[in-house]
Amino acid sequence: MAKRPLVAIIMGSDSDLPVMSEAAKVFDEHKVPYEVKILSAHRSPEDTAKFAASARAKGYRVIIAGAGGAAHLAGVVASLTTLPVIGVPMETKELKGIDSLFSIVQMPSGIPVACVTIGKTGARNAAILAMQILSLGDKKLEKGLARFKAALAEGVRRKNRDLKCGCGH
Ligand code: RP5
Repeated sequence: MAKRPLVAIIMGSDSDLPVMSEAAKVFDEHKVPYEVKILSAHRSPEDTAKFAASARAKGYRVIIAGAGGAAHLAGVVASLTTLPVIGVPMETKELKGIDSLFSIVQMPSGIPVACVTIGKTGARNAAILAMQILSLGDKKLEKGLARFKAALAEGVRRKNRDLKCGCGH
């Protein structure tokens, strides 16, 4: 039987999918069950509110919300749930994603949204942060994250060993 999704990856439009699928890839690598939905704070506000209000009871433990421009999705969802919400700002043509970043990060007191980097790096980091939250109650995931961090460090050591600095060493 398929496992219940622990994370909801939501986004304002299908145009966000190429970025948000980076989060899905991380969950696939670590075998974390997730679900993907398109919900818009502005274009389908009632559906968004219904999703947010029922998300905890449905069994989700973390919500990742990607949006661009006047990116209110993460904030609106955070206002309607007690689950942790991580916002991913999309890069935009006009303002390069600064609009999305400020819209997500500048939340009023009492309604936090954890905001990550603009674009694909942000989507990946959102997934890693979500897994770190989930790992508080999941030893297997905790070990997987420790291995992931060890691999990052090993990658840097390898680059350092392979470094040809041209300085005679
Ligand atoms: C936001 O508007 C979406 O999150 C997307 O980043 C942006 C543009 O949406 P489309 O016009 O491409 O549907 O709501």
